[in-house]
Amino acid sequence: PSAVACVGEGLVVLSGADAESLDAARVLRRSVGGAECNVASGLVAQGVAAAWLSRVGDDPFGRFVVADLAGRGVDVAAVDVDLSRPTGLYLKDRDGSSSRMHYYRNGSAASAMDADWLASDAVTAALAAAEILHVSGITLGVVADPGAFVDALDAARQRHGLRLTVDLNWRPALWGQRDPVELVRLLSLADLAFLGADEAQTALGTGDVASLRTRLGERPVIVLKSDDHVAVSAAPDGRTASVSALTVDVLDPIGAGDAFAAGYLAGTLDGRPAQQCLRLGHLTAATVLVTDGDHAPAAPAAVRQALLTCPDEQWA
Ligand code: KDG
Repeated sequence: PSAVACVGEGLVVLSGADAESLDAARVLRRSVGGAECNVASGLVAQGVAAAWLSRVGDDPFGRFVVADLAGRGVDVAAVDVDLSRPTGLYLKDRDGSSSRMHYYRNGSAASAMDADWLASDAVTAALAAAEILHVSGITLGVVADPGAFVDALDAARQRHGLRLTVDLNWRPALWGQRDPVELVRLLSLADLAFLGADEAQTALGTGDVASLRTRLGERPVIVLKSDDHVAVSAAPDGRTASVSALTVDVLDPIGAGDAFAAGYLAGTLDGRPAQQCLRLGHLTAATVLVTDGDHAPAAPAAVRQALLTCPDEQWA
């Protein structure tokens, strides 16, 4: 059984074969992205059993995404195949140490995830076995009826006694001018909410812990990653912990937020204190920041152990 069930769209990523820009590239390389896929991969890399719950098209890209995740050890038993809608993809345009994403996902198989799909036998079995239900704002930006999907996620969480964890993952290209009311609701229903200060400011109009607490209410532990690379964990009872990011040479930032969530979740499943969960979040994020892909293998166990237990002054 998988401890974490991640619900969201998997995407084929096409990028310049030599990490060059798309204008310059003659040959494209394919890999796998999708925020919830990245979280599931990051968890499995750390030895935590994780399932990816989704829908793909009956096409070579869908088969590629499923086989790639299964090959990394992610449980894909609850991935449904849609006979008429395609698998989504995105183009990654590299520019130095930053990247732009171009989506080709309208009407994708995953966009048809709905309450009925969430109640299907395979999804129900995966949720029944899990401890945590993880989802990001991207999923709500993709599905046809985000309000009904939030209701269905909340009902599933209650039925199976799950902890709900939500990453804001604000993607303006998916929301356009829409007010993300459903996303605010989902975050307020969460037991644990991950947000970047910048994206929270854009999406919710506030990027600090105190006003997020007012906005999201008393339920979630708020994990806020600030512009100066410090992550703060703020529990509803007022307890806080704060840890700065590791200093690394960034090759490609895409996927680092998902890796952070995977690290933090691995820590909470281990029953670790917030400060160690934050360290695991930063460490896991660092492994993705220094690679070209949207996910990466875990740091060696010895490095992980040393960084988890070192005194504060030796961290970072
Ligand atoms: O967080 C990384 C994701 O943004 C990337 O893998 C693609 O899921 C994706 C998205 O919708 O942006």
